[in-house]
Amino acid sequence: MNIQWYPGHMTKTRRQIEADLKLVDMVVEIIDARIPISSRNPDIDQLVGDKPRLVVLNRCDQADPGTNRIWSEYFKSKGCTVLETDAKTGTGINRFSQVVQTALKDQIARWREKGQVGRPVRAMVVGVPNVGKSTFINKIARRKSAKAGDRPGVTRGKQWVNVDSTLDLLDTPGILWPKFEDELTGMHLAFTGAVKDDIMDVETLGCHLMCFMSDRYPEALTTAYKLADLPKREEEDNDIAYGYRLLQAAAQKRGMRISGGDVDTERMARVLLDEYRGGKLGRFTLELPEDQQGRGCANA
Ligand SMILES: Nc1nc2c(ncn2[C@@H]2O[C@H](COP(=O)(O)OP(=O)(O)OP(=O)(O)O)[C@@H](O)[C@H]2O)c(=O)[nH]1
Ligand SMILES: [Mg+2]
Repeated sequence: MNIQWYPGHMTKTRRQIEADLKLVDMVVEIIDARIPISSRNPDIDQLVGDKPRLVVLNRCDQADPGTNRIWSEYFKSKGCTVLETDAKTGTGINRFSQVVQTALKDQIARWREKGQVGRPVRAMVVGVPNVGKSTFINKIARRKSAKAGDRPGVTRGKQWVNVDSTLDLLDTPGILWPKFEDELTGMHLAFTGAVKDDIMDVETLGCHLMCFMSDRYPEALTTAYKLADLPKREEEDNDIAYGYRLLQAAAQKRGMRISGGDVDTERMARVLLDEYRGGKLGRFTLELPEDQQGRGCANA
């Protein structure tokens, strides 16, 4: 699979982030609770260095609730400060201010000693495209200051948002990294909508998502596509071949046909991806902490 996913403007953004880091007291790294491994940019560690960092597990409403807890505990065990949020409705957002004040309490005490009373905390919000950075900032600021939208690449330049006298947030465009270490990372970022669909064959994506769902959440498939049983996986089936069988079965049930009578697996793949992203199939997490083994992108 050849994924061209590093547009030129991201090089510029990366440089901008590097320069702006000097202006901020902490970094808020927003990750997608459905893919906490793939949505962590391995470059961020190097960029952020020793700056205090808060990991926000956003889109918790779309992820498996039990797994959200497992990931929170995991990040805490690594010494990270973690916040679980649903930026769309605002769940978890009201804890942000307190979490920031606690994470920076030594720094704030030092400012006070130096007479810098009332200096606002400046935090930079970073993450992969479409993870919910701008929506998160708007919820915290309680107004729509930053432009947000249901596709990757909405935020084009940096933007400061003044929340109140204690806090300023810096919105940044989503960034990816020039090279991904494994195919799964690219696929998972495409399933969740962090990279645009047109960079990958949609039917291949659909086959992989079907196959994954049949393995970890089979009842969701039998329910959504009214399948009494999932088709049997033959010994010679690789993931794509079996996923294709599942796409065919679902398309058959939904009555999706192309002229000539064959089932329309491409349309089914699009529908599956839309339904997954829209949460219509349920709440699923694609990655667990133990899945990090052998993944080059693990950097918790
Ligand atoms: N269900 C759900 N949707 C969310 C959540 N956070 C953001 N969204 C939606 O996801 C879409 C993307 O949100 P943005 O805030 O534009 O994402 P972004 O990270 O700023 O994206 P870029 O600027 O393109 O990098 C919007 O349609 C939001 O309403 C969440 O926690 N749950
Ligand atoms: Mg944005």
